[in-house]
Amino acid sequence: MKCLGSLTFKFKQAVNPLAFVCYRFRFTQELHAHLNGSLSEDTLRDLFMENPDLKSDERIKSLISSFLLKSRSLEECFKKFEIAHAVTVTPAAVKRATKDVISDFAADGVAYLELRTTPRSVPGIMSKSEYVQAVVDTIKDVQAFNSSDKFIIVKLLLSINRQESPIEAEENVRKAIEANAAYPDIVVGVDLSGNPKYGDVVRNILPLLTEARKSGLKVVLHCAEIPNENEVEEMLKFNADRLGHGTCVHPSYGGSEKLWRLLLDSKTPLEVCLTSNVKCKTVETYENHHLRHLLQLQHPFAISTDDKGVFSTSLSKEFELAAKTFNLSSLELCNCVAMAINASFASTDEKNELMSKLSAFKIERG
Ligand code: 6MZ
Repeated sequence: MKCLGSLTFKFKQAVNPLAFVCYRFRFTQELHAHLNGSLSEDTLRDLFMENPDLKSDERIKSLISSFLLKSRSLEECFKKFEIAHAVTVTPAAVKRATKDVISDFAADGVAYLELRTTPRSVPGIMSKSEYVQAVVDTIKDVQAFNSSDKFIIVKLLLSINRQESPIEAEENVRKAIEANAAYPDIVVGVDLSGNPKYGDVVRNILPLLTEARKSGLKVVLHCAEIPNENEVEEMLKFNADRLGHGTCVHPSYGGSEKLWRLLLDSKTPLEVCLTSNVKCKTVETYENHHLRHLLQLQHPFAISTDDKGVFSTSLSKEFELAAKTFNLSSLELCNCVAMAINASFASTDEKNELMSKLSAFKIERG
């Protein structure tokens, strides 16, 4: 028997069918999903076909053919985002992309979704404000149609891309603060993401992150996707509200005892993206994923997809993978859902509602 906070984890022999968690009861929680990385092939194809300029663009055509190749490295995964960015260059395309991604998650049984995206401007076509507005408007539209049997809560985090300049970082944080003031129920946080090979940026943006936090936004950092002792230590000491990945923190994965201790003591929940980590080769195998240490040491985590389009996955597949790899029972999967609810940026009322749906399900299942 294991205990994660107040949640009991009883390891059983058989892995129960997973569909109940993900489809029938509609209460999984997706906490780490990049909008443009989550576009399905159908959405990418439709948006590509709708934009006549793209069909003659050789660079995009060659990117699309490389998209069909199997991912071989983190670097190659990052190339794939260029395709999604090339087809989401107007507010209308951003709206369509957002709507499709929310529908995909809803169809997969996600009851609570936190999307994150990097505000993007396209000269002469779309400003960063218009980009953010397009995403927020779509979230508002979708939620207006919520009913008791068709229900999804969607929140938004605005990302800083570590590859971009400090000026862009500042612009994005300002947009997040403004959007949070206008839509406090939707825009709830900021995220630091982008290709981790682009060095030590955290030190420079700490004042911005502190400002975001003071204005009421939650702060999430992509942390330790590759080894970087100094930056990871700075991130852990910042005490973010959640950390993405947290791969190279444990000493066996290129981290250190010191970093691992800092993480465990902080109790900061990790967003765990199994398929993404293995496909990007930042983790060798599912069995050897650092989730096994989190389970063993009862450290909070949320099973997530990262980029379901890029990695051809879904949240239900990630739950299935976790269950099969670590032999988790249905009760343990429910406890994963409860941990994600606790780690989410939902309001207290929303968390209570999600928790009561979870309890109702547990009672029904005995
Ligand atoms: C770090 C990632 C990422 O913002 O245009 N992104 N950053 N690590 C990852 N793991 C593989 N996956 C996605 O979505 C795409 C952007 O999200 C970030 C990258 O900055 C990427 O350009 P948006 O919606």
